[in-house]
Amino acid sequence: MEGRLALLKKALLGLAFAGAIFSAGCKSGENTAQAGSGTTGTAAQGEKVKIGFLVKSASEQWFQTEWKFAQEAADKLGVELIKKEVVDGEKVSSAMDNLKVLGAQGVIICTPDQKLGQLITSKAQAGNMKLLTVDDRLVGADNQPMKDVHHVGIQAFDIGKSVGQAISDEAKKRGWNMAEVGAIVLTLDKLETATQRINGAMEVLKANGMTDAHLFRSPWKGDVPDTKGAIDAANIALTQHPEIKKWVAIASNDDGVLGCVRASEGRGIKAEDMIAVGINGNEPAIADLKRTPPTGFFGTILLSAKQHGYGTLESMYYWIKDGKEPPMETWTSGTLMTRENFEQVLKEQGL
Ligand code: FCA
Repeated sequence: MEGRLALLKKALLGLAFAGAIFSAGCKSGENTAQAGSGTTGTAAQGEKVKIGFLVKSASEQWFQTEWKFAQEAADKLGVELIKKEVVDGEKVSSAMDNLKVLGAQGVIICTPDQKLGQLITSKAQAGNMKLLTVDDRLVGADNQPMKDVHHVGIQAFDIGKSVGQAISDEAKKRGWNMAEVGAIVLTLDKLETATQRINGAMEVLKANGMTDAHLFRSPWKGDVPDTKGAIDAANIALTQHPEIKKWVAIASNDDGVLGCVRASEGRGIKAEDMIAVGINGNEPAIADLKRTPPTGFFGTILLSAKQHGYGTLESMYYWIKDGKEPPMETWTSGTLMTRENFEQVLKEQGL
């Protein structure tokens, strides 16, 4: 009993101490500093490190894989990992309030909406938590990327170019005349990384002879764009262009591209008349690469979910524990996987 009382006393003292630091910080004007800087989110000696990992869609395989790797890192480091799906601003707000109550010292987030930048940075600051964004970058009130928030993302434009190159190489192999080929282009204007990926792919397709008029842009709708929404968007492009006999498909990720493939199948377009290349490289892309006979899903750029999950968790841990600040920006690359090489690539990457 006495032991418990002593513990309680210690905890209360700790709280008072933390409060003193916080108010002192405010007085000296530190309340305007970016979340994650200074003494925010440090762990006291012997205190368990708690980290929140919030993602925009738990049903998307990419985020399940990212979480799986984050959990591996957390288990190795003895971190308490708090995972939560946040589909909109309200969910982000309550999840971050909750992390504060739980005493998390850091939060890693893939935001459901880039425009939540101000909300997320101010919640992180109010909760005394370090902040690291992953995959999708925050934008500020000026609509520009918030460069003072630490971020891990993909080299979106270059990865898009790899998509365009893989498609162009395969079209050449099949002896297609690129001037006659049509592209389903799923656009997602609200997401900067998506636009960069698509722009990279379109640039290479055009450099290889595709005409601008044959890039059929179709907006990928839905709060969380999924394969079902992609099928709807792809069907619009396919219905409007019955004159096109050879197709390629691009989108910001596998879910989008798989929607294009399913839509083309629904309209009787044969696998040999479709070259679709996605981005992410986890299930369900792998499932499609395994299918016989082959589908129009030709390949995908495998991203490093390990760097985005395990790596971010590890960085956040050492930042909290040792004050070792991660780089402001980290941009990861990808590797093309087709049905020919996917088993080998996955093996090489330890997946
Ligand atoms: C975005 C996409 C995901 C994944 C990630 C790296 O968040 O929506 O599918 O590609 O970037």
